[in-house]
Amino acid sequence: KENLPNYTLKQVAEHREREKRIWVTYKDGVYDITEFVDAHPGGDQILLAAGASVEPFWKLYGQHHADFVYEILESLRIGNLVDDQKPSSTTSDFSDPFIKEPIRHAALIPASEKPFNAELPPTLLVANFITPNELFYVRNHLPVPEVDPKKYELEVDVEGTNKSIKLTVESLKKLPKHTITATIMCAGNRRSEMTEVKPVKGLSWGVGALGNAEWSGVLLRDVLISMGIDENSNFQHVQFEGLDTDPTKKPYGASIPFWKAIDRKGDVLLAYEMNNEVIPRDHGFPVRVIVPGVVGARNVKWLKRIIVSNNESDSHWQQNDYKGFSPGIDWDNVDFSKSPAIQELPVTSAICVPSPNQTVTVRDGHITAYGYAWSGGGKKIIRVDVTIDKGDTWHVADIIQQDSAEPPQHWGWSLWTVQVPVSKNAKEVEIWVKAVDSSYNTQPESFKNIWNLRGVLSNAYHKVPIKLQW
Ligand code: MTE
Ligand code: MO
Repeated sequence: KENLPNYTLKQVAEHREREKRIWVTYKDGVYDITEFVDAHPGGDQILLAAGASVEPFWKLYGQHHADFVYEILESLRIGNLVDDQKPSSTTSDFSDPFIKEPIRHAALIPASEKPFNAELPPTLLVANFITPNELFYVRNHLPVPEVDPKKYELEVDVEGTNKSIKLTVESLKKLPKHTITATIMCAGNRRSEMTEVKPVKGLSWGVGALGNAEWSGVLLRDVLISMGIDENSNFQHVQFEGLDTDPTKKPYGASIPFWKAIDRKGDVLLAYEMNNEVIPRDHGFPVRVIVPGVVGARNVKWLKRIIVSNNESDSHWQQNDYKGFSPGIDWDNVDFSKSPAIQELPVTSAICVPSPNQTVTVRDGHITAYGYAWSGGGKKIIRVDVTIDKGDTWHVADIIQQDSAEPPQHWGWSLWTVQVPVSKNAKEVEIWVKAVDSSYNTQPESFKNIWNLRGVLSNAYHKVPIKLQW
């Protein structure tokens, strides 16, 4: 080990195909697994880690934590991993605001590079109830800010009063710690399906613009109460500003209703940990607000300032984006002031396995499908219905969810599995899914009637055509 060469993550990332050799990292080791790929018991799934770390996969698939696995890996070691998170001066272009971006895991599928936006392949999405940090979808509107945690201060202001405090990471950690399991989902999740009806403006997300994590931090309610604010205070909104700024120095911003922030059951968190680790840079290091049950856009990362106010945030993302409209409204007649900003998201679900147009082997006359379902506002998924004959017969899926969490505080997603009988000699079928939440809300059947110009709230039945092999 001592005599092996050093490599940076950037160098490792260049080795993603057999022709260039396939390298992976684990802790401080670099490994050439090219010859091992064919022998891997999990098949070529291992290629999803090519050019990157195997660690998040080992969180998904626990059987890797065994001595013989470590031994096989160590026998393939070719070098040591060195930290290359600092940009090297020889190759840097300092006019590029994205030069200090974190290095991302190779399994994330980018929807755009600058700013960085990426989702997870659906198969990996449902491999575990908790999404590993390295594989959590990323939605950035601006460059990722570089924050020195020692100098970091979060300002909390109450408009119209002289109440104002500054919180450091250390002072936050001294307040009571609260942990919740919550799914964060982008308003544009599943937009690519709505686009098929008629083009919309926005990143072309598949079904993967969401993730489920355990978040820890301090309840915003506790901080507000310590400042003398409570349920009876007469405020309408709480605004958040990020440390990320646009070229005119305006920060990313959003707001939520005051009641959600102060509510005993609101669970709005100033989070400093994600899955028991320090929040990664892409997800808001060192502090982000988690507003469970509410659209991703209000879960402001790299939190700089909180303002208790009578007004909504005036940011572009609160006023002129992330709103729903009638299918009859288009860019020539839209008036953004006419729709409220999206807060709670509607119920949705998706099929993650099998993938569209995959050839599936029929076993004992059945096929198996896997996916997720989730609803906003702390509603619990109470049922997931699946059909493969366009609704003539429906099958109820088995659900895995956080049983102890009851509405209106059921913040996490539900993973589901179903085995569906296939009629003899069928060559292809289309799998459909819809979920039902604890208010008996369910999904619309078609995208046509919920089409909107920004492609948000895209929650119609998910339909996946597959081929059958007997
Ligand atoms: N916060 C800041 N400061 N800047 C951003 O660009 N994007 C928002 C939200 N918070 C954003 C932000 C959007 S639209 C979403 S969907 C979520 O963060 C994504 O969170 P994630 O990247 O941790 O998955
Ligand atoms: Mo988003």
